[in-house]
Amino acid sequence: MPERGTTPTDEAARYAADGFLGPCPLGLSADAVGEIRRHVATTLYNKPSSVYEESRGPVEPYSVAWYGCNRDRHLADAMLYRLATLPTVLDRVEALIGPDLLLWRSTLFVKGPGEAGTVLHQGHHYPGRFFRPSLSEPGGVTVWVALSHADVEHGCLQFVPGSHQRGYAPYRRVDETEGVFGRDYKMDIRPEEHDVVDVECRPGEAIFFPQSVIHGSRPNTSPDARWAIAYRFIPPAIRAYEGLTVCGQGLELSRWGCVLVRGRDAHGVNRLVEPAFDGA
Ligand SMILES: O=C(O)CCC(=O)C(=O)O
Repeated sequence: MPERGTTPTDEAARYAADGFLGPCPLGLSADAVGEIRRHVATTLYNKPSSVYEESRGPVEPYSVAWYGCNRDRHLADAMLYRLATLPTVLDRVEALIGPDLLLWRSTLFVKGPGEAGTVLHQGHHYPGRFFRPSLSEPGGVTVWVALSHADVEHGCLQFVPGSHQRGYAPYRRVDETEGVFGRDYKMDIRPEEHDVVDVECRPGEAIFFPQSVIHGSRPNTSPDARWAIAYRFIPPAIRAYEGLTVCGQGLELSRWGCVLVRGRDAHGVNRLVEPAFDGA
């Protein structure tokens, strides 16, 4: 379902020019979004997961346990899997990267009241603790879904429109408290403030973007938490975690896999799994 007054072709052209598309309503009622948010808050966020053993450790932000609790819960949770595979999500992803789609990652991104924003960055290539990027090449789409208000006060996402067309900026090592998502890397350029745009979302709206666009988020200056989940899709020719048994953030990958959510996989270069819903 394209935005009102637009066609899928308009949307694809805007995505190609700007490097993001949104906010896009996903057709969810306020009650439905509220139910997902409550479910995430009470049973998933920062809680041990059946997907990663490491989720059972002490949960400091960006620790291995934090990633273990908040990564790839769609593999075991029916509600989060249903959200990822809504036609309003997959139709757009298909219009952007083609008919064959693998869901290879999801992350719960929650910012508590007063929490700092996410530093501007480009995804995919930051090497992580094992100095290997997670994907063999760019070409995927992230679908970031707001589960609560994500406006300027509540830490909305920010983008540098068109920055994906200039390729990857150089990056450098920094202390991990300054780096992106607790990693010790940061982009080595600082975009001008006037080049950065805020993209505000209401609960249940989504933003679609390639990992190559420069993006980040504002600090949450509100008294409420900002709840969101990012789903990452790739076409089957791109390899996820090639040759790795442990991901760049230290998670052991034996229960991880890509889910074929639409079309077919004619490449066979990724490990495919079916979600196994156990609520954990
Ligand atoms: O939710 C955020 O604040 C940052 C999200 C992000 O950087 C991403 O999804 O790639």
